[in-house]
Amino acid sequence: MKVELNGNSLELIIGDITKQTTEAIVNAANGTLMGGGGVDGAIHLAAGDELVEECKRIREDDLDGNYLLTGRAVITKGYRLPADYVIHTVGPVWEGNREVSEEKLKSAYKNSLQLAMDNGIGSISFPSISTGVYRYPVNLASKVAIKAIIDFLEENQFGRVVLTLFSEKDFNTYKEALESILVKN
Ligand code: AR6
Repeated sequence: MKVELNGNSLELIIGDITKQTTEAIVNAANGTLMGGGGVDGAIHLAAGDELVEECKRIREDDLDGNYLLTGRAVITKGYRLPADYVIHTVGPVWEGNREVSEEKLKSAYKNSLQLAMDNGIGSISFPSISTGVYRYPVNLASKVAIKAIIDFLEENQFGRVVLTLFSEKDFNTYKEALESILVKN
């Protein structure tokens, strides 16, 4: 499914984000930036060890040894990935507080897009941030994700955004969310 918005495009696909050929892919990381399971593990495995080395340097030099805060984003090279860059962001852990989680999830998408644009990137693939290990219900997360992306694209000339869903079920949930938001607009 593909829609045009303000000269930009938003696509929903089913696929593996490590195979995407957009200039950047987004990693649903954790604050340590040292890798993990899920999509984070898959991205680090496909990119190779140089990725974690660059993440370590970012932790030490740019973050003064601290964790990357929830909702923030940093950028690295893509190393062995087809994508040139990886944007690492941290989504919220779902703890049942809808408003707090929503704000943080929205920030994760928005800050990733802004960081991409600041680096001259015009195409990016996102996974479904927070809906795996972090347990954010997909029916809620999909609406927040799509709204955040659409808001950004309506205000900016960015290019191409791809939401790479890992199952048909997730794809259908995101598709419904996109269709209902388009109807409301
Ligand atoms: N391509 C696209 N989507 C994928 C892939 C892939 N190769 N692999 C998994 N997914 P998760 P989170 C989907 O758990 O909830 C990690 O340990 C997956 O099916 O990866 O934000 C980090 O280090 C799900 O729909 O991320 C953090 O500690 C979605 O990606 C924590 O998990 C997100 O699931 C982050 O948890």
